[in-house]
Parts: sequence; C-alpha cells; structure tokens
Amino acid sequence: MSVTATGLVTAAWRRHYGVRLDSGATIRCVLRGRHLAVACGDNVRVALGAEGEGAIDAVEPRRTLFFRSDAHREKLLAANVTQVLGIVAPDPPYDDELVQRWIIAAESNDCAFALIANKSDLPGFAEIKPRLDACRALGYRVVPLSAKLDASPVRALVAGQRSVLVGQSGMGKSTLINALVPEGSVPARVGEVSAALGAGRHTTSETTLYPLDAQSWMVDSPGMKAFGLAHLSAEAIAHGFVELRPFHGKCRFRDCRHGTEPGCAVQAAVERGKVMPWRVALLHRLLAESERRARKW
Ligand SMILES: Nc1nc2c(ncn2[C@@H]2O[C@H](COP(=O)(O)OP(=O)(O)OP(=O)(O)O)[C@@H](O)[C@H]2O)c(=O)[nH]1
Ligand SMILES: [Mg+2]
Ligand SMILES: [Zn+2]
Repeated sequence: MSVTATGLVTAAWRRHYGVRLDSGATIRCVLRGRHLAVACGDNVRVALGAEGEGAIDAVEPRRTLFFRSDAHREKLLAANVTQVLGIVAPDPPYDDELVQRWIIAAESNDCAFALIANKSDLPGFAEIKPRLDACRALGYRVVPLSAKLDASPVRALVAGQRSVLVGQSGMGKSTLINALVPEGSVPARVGEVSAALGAGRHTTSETTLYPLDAQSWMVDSPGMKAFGLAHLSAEAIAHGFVELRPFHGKCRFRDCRHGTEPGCAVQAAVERGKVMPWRVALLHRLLAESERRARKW
C-alpha cells in the first residue's frame, strides 16, 4: 500500500512539480493520470515513492484558477490566488493590450487586479504616467516603485494575499519577489535585459510560489508576450469590463453588441465621455476573437 500525504504545489516546470508537504519537506513530483492539471497554489494529494519523490494523484477544489490560453492549449499560471498583479516598466517597452487582458482574466476569476509600475528610478518613467492613469481611471490600483531600490510601496498590497505576478520578460518580476521574500529564502533568478533585442531575455522558465509570511504567498511566472483569452465566453469577457456593468440591460436591444445599434446605452456613455472608446474597441476585438473560436469548435 502506498503512503499518501497532502501539500501545496510550489513549483511547476512542464510536467514536473515541487510540492511542499504539510510536514514541511518539499519533494519533486510527477502527475499521475493524464487528465490532471496542476498549478502553483494547488492543494494536492501525493502518493509518496521510495526515492523521496511523489506522484500527484488528486487536486483539491480550487477557489480560482488563473491561466492563459490560445486555440491549442491552456497554460496554467496559479491556483487559489486572491489577486493578480501585473507589472510594467518603461524599459523594455510594455504592451497596453497585455495589461488589459490580465484585467479581463482577473475579473473573470473574481480576483482583484493591481498594476505595479516598476523601474521608477529610470528617466523614462515620466513618459508612461498617462498610460498608468488610464488604468487608474478604470478603478485599479497602480503602485509606482523601484523594485531594485525599495519594494516597500507594495508590501501592504501583498500582505495577507495570495498573488500571482505576471508581466513581459525583463519587467522585474523576479527582482520584486526577491525584495519581498524573507531573508534566507531561496532567491529567484534575475536576468539582464538584452539591449540587442530591446526586450528582456527570458530568465524565469518555471512558475514558482514564494511564501512571504504565514498568510501570504506570491507566484513568479515566466515572462509572456501574449495572453490569450480563448477560454472565456462572450459573457465572461463582457463581465470583465467593470465600467460597462452599470449599462447591462440598458440598451434597446437585449443582444446589443454596443456597436452601431440604435439606442445603445454604452455608445451613449461614450458620447458623454463616461466610457473610453478604446475600451469599447477592445471589447469588440475580444468578442470577435471569442466568436472565431466558437465557430472553429
Ligand atoms: N533600473 C531598474 N532596473 C530594474 C528594476 N527592477 C528590475 N530591474 C532590472 O531589470 C532586469 C530584469 O529583471 P528580472 O527581475 O529578471 O525580470 P523578470 O520580469 O523576472 O524577467 P523574466 O524572468 O525574463 O520574465 C534586471 O536587469 C533587473 O536588474 C528597477 O526597479 N530599476
Ligand atoms: Mg523572472
Ligand atoms: Zn449597447
């Protein structure tokens, strides 16, 4: 008879996992069963092997599951998180569309979202301020800081929370995590931004959970260039637009797509300056993506 234990998934690298058992030891595990999908932050049951390794054979029900997807596959980033933290910086240049997609994914999980604006010590920081304000205007917290010099502005935000940190390569995810983890814990690897590529060389290739204190942890994820929302329904996408929620059911047509339909409450709000036109354009783009996918299936 095999011995079983329970624990928390603290590292995920392809089909290999690190699990911190309730006893305190961390062991390497594989998955038992092709149907299982596991992410950092999952509470799992492990069948212990003779060599100090284990096989994950069951996953506890999750509160949330944060992942991205394209037409072919899903990439799990973290389970049971309470908040999604996006991180951007003036260098390498960052992509606003990615930020928007994190927001929609966070909202679909009923997770809080906040944006960390890193590298405030760089001279180019002032130039990204208008873009940060656009995120603030939607009601999301934006925390400017220099992870390299002082990570304290983010401490109150992560206290008591289970967070996943997402961002393009080179934005400073691992640097920030290293500044937040308690003294003596294993540091995350930090890379040099490759100037030749104008973008960060990918330094972090696995997803790792770092305990911050007894109540809080944070997941460091590999840098991403895209964030597919192929798993979200049209309803979930629309739900992700917080500022459009008050107009739900207020258009003349029940199935209004908030395009050129007469009596559209959303377009009326755009005209009054209450809703940003680029957000409605984003909604249309994401809905079109979702429809193309539905036709394929
Ligand atoms: N000037 C400045 N540089 C920073 C700051 N934070 C991080 N960096 C630098 O940015 C580079 C990338 O940092 P990482 O922490 O490895 O970035 P990452 O987001 O983890 O990158 P991936 O693991 O590739 O996704 C490193 O050279 C850091 O030293 C900051 O606040 N200011
Ligand atoms: Mg990293
Ligand atoms: Zn409408």
